Amino acid sequence: MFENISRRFQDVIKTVSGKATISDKNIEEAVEQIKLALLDADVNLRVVRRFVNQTIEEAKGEKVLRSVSPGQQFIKIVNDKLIHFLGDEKQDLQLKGPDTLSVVLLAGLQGSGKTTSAAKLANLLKKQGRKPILIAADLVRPAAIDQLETLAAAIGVAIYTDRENNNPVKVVKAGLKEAKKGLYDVAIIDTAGRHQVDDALMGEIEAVAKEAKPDEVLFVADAMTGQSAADVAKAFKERIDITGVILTKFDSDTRGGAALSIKTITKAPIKFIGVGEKTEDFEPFYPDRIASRILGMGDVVSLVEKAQEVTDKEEAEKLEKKIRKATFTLEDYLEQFQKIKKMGNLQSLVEMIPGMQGAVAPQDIDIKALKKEEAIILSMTLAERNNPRIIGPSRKKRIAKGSGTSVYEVNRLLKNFEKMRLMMKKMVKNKNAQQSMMSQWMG
Ligand SMILES: Nc1nc2c(ncn2[C@@H]2O[C@H](COP(=O)(O)OP(=O)(O)OP(=O)(O)O)[C@@H](O)[C@H]2O)c(=O)[nH]1
Ligand SMILES: [Mg+2]
Repeated sequence: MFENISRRFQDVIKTVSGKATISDKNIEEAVEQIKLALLDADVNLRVVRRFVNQTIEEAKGEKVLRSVSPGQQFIKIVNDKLIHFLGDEKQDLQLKGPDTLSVVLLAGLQGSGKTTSAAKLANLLKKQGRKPILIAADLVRPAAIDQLETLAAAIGVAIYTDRENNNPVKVVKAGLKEAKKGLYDVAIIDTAGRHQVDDALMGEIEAVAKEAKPDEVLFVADAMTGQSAADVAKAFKERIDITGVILTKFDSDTRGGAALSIKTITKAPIKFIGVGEKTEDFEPFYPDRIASRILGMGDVVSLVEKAQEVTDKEEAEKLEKKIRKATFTLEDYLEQFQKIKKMGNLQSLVEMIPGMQGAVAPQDIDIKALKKEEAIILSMTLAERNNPRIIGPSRKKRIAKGSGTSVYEVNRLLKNFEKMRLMMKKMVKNKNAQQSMMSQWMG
């Protein structure tokens, strides 16, 4: 898949990556080539423009890393842009807990792959331990119910049908009642498709959605229709709030226009891709993996990531110097909070401080307590953060009030911080004291 765009991107990247230096003119030439490749891939013009402008802006503004070439750095920027336009992070289905019935509604044009995807999704959820039931609400095409029934039998998933009824809203209502009674935890509704987004189709989908109150409305789009898949998705979204996209026939898409346009045009993330005709040919959509398939530059990307880590290390060394000289202030302390929040745990922070590698951070850090400390520091002026000694009793009262804490807590923070600062200074000098410091700092 994506053969064309991949080849074109790799050609551009090859010319850039060999260069020892890279001028603004080089960047512009490379970006021009990327623009042509994107247009050729049938990416929406607005998306192409944004891609190009953001890439130029970032390439010119990037701080230069010493250990990699500018060309390599450029590749990383293009890689990150691709990931961004494909939707950043993988997006999971937002379903309720397994003891409640969640509802997934599939909608899309005729032949886009709704019925196949309904079965594929049911199959995937079943493998994940869910108890899905399919509801056949395409009452327009006579063979639609048979098709879904055959698929349901093949994957061993329950199905609700009512061949006597020609009102999809009533069928869905009865199907959901049945689903609750049978203690199923996800109902997947297959609906009728139309040639185009017309009032009849939208009216039906709206009425079904009103009845079903779905947790997820997935728009099923045929990747082979390129950027028009994004346009149709957008037209849908204007009438009904779609929560995600299933991009089908991904296996046959050599261009990539739909995948690269949909998120920007609709704001709805691609959640799954169909990669073949069989029920197993169905995968969550990982933007980073697709980007690396397009660029084929995984090695360079991780090389640049390492170089960026080194820059972080240099910052850590600056921090160490401050600690050693005991000029580490509450302002620096605050900055560390933000890092802890960003990294999600303290261990990675500890690892970053030179001389601290191998030290073990206490596992049960009290995030609530950290947040309180953060609020207290945020209520101080910059001058106070840099020199807490100037904080008199009336300011302490104000700070406590401003942070929703008490003077006692403010005092405790200041005392602990002073103790910590002295210990950190000693610690950097005496590695053996590390462990005890860490536990007191966090204790
Ligand atoms: N190669 C490939 N074929 C697919 C994929 N998904 C669906 N198809 C094929 O596309 C055709 C249409 O699929 P359906 O699931 O019937 O589409 P639909 O949206 O339900 O169609 P209508 O009910 O007529 O609106 C079938 O031949 C499927 O086998 C896919 O991911 N890859
Ligand atoms: Mg169908």
